[in-house]
Amino acid sequence: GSDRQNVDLTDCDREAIHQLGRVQSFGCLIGVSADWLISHASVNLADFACKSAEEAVGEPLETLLNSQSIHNIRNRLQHLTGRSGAEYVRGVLFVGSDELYDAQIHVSEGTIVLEFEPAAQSADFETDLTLVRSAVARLAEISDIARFCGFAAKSVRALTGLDRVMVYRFLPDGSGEVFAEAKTSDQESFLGLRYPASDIPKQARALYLRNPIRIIADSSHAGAEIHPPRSPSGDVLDLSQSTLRSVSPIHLEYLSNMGVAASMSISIIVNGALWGLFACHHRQAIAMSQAKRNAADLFGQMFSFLLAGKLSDVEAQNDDQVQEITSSFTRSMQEGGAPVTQLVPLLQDFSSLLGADGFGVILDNIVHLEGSAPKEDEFSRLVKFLNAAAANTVFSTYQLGALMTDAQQFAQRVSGVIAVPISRSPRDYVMFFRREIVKSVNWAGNPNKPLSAGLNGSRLSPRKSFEAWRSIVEGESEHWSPSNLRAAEQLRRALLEVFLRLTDEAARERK
Ligand code: BLA
Repeated sequence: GSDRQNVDLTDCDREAIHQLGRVQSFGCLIGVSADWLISHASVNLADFACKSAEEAVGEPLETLLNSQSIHNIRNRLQHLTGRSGAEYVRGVLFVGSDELYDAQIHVSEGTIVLEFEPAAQSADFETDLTLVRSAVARLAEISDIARFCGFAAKSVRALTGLDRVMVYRFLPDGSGEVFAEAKTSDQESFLGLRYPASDIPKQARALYLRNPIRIIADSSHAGAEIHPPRSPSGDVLDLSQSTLRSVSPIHLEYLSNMGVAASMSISIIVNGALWGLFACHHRQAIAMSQAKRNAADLFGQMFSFLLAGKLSDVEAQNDDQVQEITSSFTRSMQEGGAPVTQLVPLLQDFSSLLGADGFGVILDNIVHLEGSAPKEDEFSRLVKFLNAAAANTVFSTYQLGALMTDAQQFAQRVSGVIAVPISRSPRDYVMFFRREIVKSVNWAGNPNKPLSAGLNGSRLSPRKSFEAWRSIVEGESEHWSPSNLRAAEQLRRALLEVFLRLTDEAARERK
């Protein structure tokens, strides 16, 4: 229709994915007004109840739902007053049918939204809970973050039975990385690959922060329309909190192109921000039951708490290491010797702490370069370039080539630099370098693997997406993290102190 948005691949962030006006067909949805009249119904209602959507809309709720079910729903609704979120009612009956459904209830801008899906088998509960419990206990004992995430991916696979489970981690520039993976052996691995921010657009991430579980039951199905598409006042029902919310045609195409029929994602939330997702795939269509989703949700929350703890442990360890490195340098300087010779082992340690690929130092006209660093003449051009920056701050960039044009001709294409000024005049520096990121991430899979291509050609696939990411980040290094920059600032202060003292002592000796 004329109000369908035409979203193309360049403005993914603008698609109103919460107002697509459809639901996924594994369940049905009705909207109810505050006086319990049915205001909306998905057109697949007749697959569940003995009424069509057109017949149901405008009627009181008791013409559709059994009175005990309405009573239970009203009760749960009390728990929702004044807060966002959803409540669950198990074993709901439609009038004239003895099929049991599970209902989920939330309120969307004054409309009570009821979503129904086939009832879960209660036998699953106990096994799921046992599995979550033992997985969490084992996770708590793993300190290495990569192994921790790997085991979590395995656990989610065991819990859900899905073909592939990835821990997809967001990076500071919004791109994402497959950080851990558990999969069937016959599938290509995506481990270590990177994708542009647009693959999971902003508004989708905002929804994943609100609703920690997202399931897509069948990527070949656009879903059932909601009747009427607009309320008498012209509003389209806001499905932000809906479980059945249908899926953007673009994302459905993405999933089909990679042979994925169903997906589930579980949000990983650290300190109130979306750190990543368990992104799960299945090659057959499957509607994960509400009970299973709850178990996955619980696991996701426990995992997130444990992860937050581990991440802050790592930060604390880094801070300790910075302290240790700088104070051992201070000690070695007190024992005397040539400053550059004393600095080199310190910089080696520091460089690996920062995840740098190389480093350089210029001190009293002596230059030392190691690892992926510019050549000596390039380094002096860089020093000159940096002399135009403020003297008493750490300088950093992840795209040197964009700031300093002749850096593009450097023999080693360093794109990331942290420069720490260590004296006032003449300006001496220590610097840490990172190479261009596209040099270090490669697609190891079969390059000739055929792709099926939908409406948008082959762009919507992990491979093309990976290539898109590579072209976006050309000339860039991995971003320096806030903790990297904090460490560099600590180093600056420590070195400044040492060198100021040396200058003082030298001045005193001259007297
Ligand atoms: C959602 N995109 C998603 C989700 C993932 C990805 C994991 C969450 C929903 C889900 O679990 O399926 C991306 N999936 C990936 C990536 C890999 C993967 C990177 O398996 C790599 C192996 N997607 C695009 C482009 C657009 C887009 C170009 O690639 C926009 C024009 C849109 N992705 C898009 C939208 C959603 C999405 C709209 C939200 C789906 C929803 O929850 O409604």
